Amino acid sequence: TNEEAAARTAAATADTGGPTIFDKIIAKEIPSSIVYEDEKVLAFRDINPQAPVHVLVIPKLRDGLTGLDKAEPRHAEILGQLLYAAKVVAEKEGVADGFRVVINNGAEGCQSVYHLHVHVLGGRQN
Ligand code: U5P
Repeated sequence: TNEEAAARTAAATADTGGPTIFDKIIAKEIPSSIVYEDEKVLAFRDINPQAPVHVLVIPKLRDGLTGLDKAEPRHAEILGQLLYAAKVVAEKEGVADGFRVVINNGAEGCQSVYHLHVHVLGGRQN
C-alpha cells in the first residue's frame, strides 16, 4: 500500500546517527567537486544539481549535527561558519546577487543525508 511505501521511505531516511556518504566525501575516499574548503567546513557540488549552481556546505566534524533539529548551544560557532561559507561559495560561483540557502530537516522535510548540510542554489530565477 501507499502507507507501507511511505513507512519504508521514512525508515530508509531515518536519523540513525550512523556514518553517511559525506564521511567518505570528507575523507576524499569518494571524489567530489570541491568549491571551498577550510579547517572546519567543506563545500562541494551536489551530485544531482537542482539549479545551475548547487553546492552543499557541510561541517567536517558532524559532532551530533545529523540535522538542524539536533543543534545545541555548542554548535553556534559552526552554524555561523556554515552560513558564512555559503556566502563565500555564492561569491565564488558568481551568484552573490541572487541565491537561496536551504536546509532540509527530517524525513518529512525531505532530508536524505543525516550530516547537516546547507544547500546553496543559484544561477537562475528561484
Ligand atoms: N548528494 C551528493 N552526493 C552524494 C550523495 C548525495 O551530492 O554522494 C546530494 C543529493 O543530490 C542531495 C543532497 O541533493 O546530497 C542531500 O540533500 P537532502 O535531501 O538531504 O537535503
